[in-house]
Parts: sequence; structure tokens; C-alpha cells
Amino acid sequence: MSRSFKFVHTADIHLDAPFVGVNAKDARVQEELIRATYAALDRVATIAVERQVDFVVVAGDIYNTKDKSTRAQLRFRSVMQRLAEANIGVYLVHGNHDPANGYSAGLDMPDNVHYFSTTKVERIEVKDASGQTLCALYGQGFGTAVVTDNLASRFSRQAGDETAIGVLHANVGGQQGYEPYAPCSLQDLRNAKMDYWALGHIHKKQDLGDSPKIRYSGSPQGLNPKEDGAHGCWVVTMNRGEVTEEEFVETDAVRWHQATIDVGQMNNVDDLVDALRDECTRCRGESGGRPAIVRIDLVGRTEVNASISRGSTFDEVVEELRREQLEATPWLLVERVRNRTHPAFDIDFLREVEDFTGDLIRFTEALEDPTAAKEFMDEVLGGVDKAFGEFERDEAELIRRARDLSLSRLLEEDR
Ligand SMILES: [Mn+2]
Repeated sequence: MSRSFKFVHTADIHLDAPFVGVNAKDARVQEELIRATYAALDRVATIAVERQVDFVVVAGDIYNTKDKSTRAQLRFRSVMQRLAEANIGVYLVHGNHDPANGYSAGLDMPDNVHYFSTTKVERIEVKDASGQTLCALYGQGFGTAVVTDNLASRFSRQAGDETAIGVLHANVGGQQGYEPYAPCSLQDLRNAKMDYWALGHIHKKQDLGDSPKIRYSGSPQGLNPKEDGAHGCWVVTMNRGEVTEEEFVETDAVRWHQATIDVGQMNNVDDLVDALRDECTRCRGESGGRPAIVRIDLVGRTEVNASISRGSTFDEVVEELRREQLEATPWLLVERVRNRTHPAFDIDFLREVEDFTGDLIRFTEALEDPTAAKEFMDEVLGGVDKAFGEFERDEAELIRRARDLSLSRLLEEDR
């Protein structure tokens, strides 16, 4: 007779991730970011212990770099020891960020830790303390950073397995923004006849199907602005090949947010300040008491554009907001606010007028074609590029903003 069992599915912990590109001068923010990946791993372990799960699976990328720091390895081991004391087994695959051929400090891991083979799909029968079989786990890790083989197609459930779980680090369905490693399709996964696929590599949680259950857990901690929203791990209960319960439990220590504010109905800078504060309040509400980092884009056609495009008004509004939000507890870092607003004049009317204003609009509209825009900007900025090297730019956006700024000045003179 089998019994029901419970496990935690996590992946992509990326211990020691450097949070590149975060503009954080504040010491509190820096400290919290350095701690964040470790804090998230700690929470995963605490959840495993508190919920008395039978085991934990980690679908790759425990560490951020192949040549992982000894500090990261020591801390990881201490978490494994905590799980060993609670009699919780840990089954891991190597991912592209921590392949088996990377640096290892050679630390002895406790006996509860098992890495799957990197040369073949390994099958492990998981038993409880009384020797009763709970399920069969199947996994294969990355031997080197770049794995272009379809690993999923090698998995196959053995006859007689009451419950089978696949553990794999892979890009399912050629997802953009992630390396195309261990590429496979949903059909490859289905063909293996597993009951649950514990996947890693994609950093946001994904639910790719229910029959069988195919899940990415995502990273327990969001690692960059694109990894916004709640991050956590799955706690899964299974019995005789069926998932009877699954819960996504939040584990992130710092949360990312991306927001867009339409300033179309606003009349003055005060309205804008209020809207920015409201957005920060909303992010706090969605962060569940955690510190948070937010990036905001302002969009819309508005009267406010003229005031915030002038001098340092915009920068000062953002600077004040940032200071105010950082001082509060928990802190909220307003990491970036982009002004993507447009002035409130009637382009359709102005376009028809036979004067310089009309010429300007017609000229810039001819540059809406990306190739034309690039050619024009290369011509205008060729000298700058030569002197300083070509910088990354959104040509169409730059042209639109230059047009709006010129129109604002021109129309003001008419008033
Ligand atoms: Mn990863």
C-alpha cells in the first residue's frame, strides 16, 4: 500500500547573483540585495521543514556562476545540513549556470543530498524512513554549460512505477530571453509518461499543463527588473500518480515591480506627484511587507509634459519620491522613472498647417519607418559615435521626443 507524500519543487536559486544593472547607492538596499538569494533559499528550506515534506527537488542553477564562490557552497551546505536533520532528502540536477564540470570547493555534502547523473537519465527510488517506496525520480543534469541535446526525449517511465517525477533543466518550447539549452517540446515531455515534471531554467513560474502536470517553479528570488511579481516554490502532494494538492508559496526577500502610469488626465505636477505616490503604495501592498524595487514608465499625451520636460523638474520630482520611499520601512526603491509622455497639442491640426510646425511634423513622420529613422540618426550622430562609440538607442523614441520638445518651444513662442 502506498501513502501520499509531499515535496518541494524549486530551481534557479542563483546564489550570489550580482543584480546587475540595479542603480542602488543606498547601503540598506545593497545589503538586502546581497542577502536576497540566500534568504530565499533559507525560506525554501524552512517551508520544507515546517510542512514536513518528504523531499526537495532542485531543477538546476543552484549557483549563479560555473566558478561558484566557496562562500556560496558553504552556505548551501549548511542549508542541506538543516534539511538532513529534518530527514528531508534533496535531489538536484546541474544546470547551465552550475554544470558538473565547474569549480567545486570539494566540500562534503551530507548524505541526504543527491545529484543526478549528467551522462544518462538516472532513476532513483525515493523511500521513506520505514523503507516504503514513495515514488521514482528521473533526472539528468548538465555536464557542461552548453547542452544542445534534447534531454527530455531520453526520459521514459519504467513499468511498475506507481508515481514518476521528472527533474530537468531545459528550455521547453523555445522560450525567448533564455538560452536554448536542452531544447524540447511539450510533446517530448508528455511522451516520457511522467506524472509530474519539475522543471528549471525559466525564472518565472509557469504552468504548462495538467496531464501530466508540467511546472516551472521559477527562481525563489526575482533576479532582475524583468523578473517582477511574486517568486516562490511549489509544494506538491501526490498519491498514486496523482497530484492531490499543489500550492505556490512565496519565498522572495525583495520584490520587483514594473508599472506604467497614464498621465493623460493630469493638469499639473501635483497630480503627477500624487499618482507616483499612489503607484508606490500599490507596489507596497503587493509586496506583502517585503522591501521592493519599482520601475515606472509615464505615458500619455498631457499638459504636464511641458512642465516636466523643462529644466530639472522631472529629475527633482523623481529624486524627492525616491528619498521619501527609501526612508519608509520596509523600503521601496524607485529605481527608474522614464518620461515617455507627449505634449497635449493637436498633432492632426498642426500637420495640415503650411508653416515650419507643419513641416517639422511631416518630416518626423517620414522617419517613423525604423530603417529611415536609423539612417537619419546615424547621419546626425555619426560624429558622436565616432568619438565615443555607438551607444544603444531607440531611434524612433528619440525622434518623437525631439519633435515634441521642438513643438512645445515653437508653440509657446506663438502664445
Ligand atoms: Mn537559471
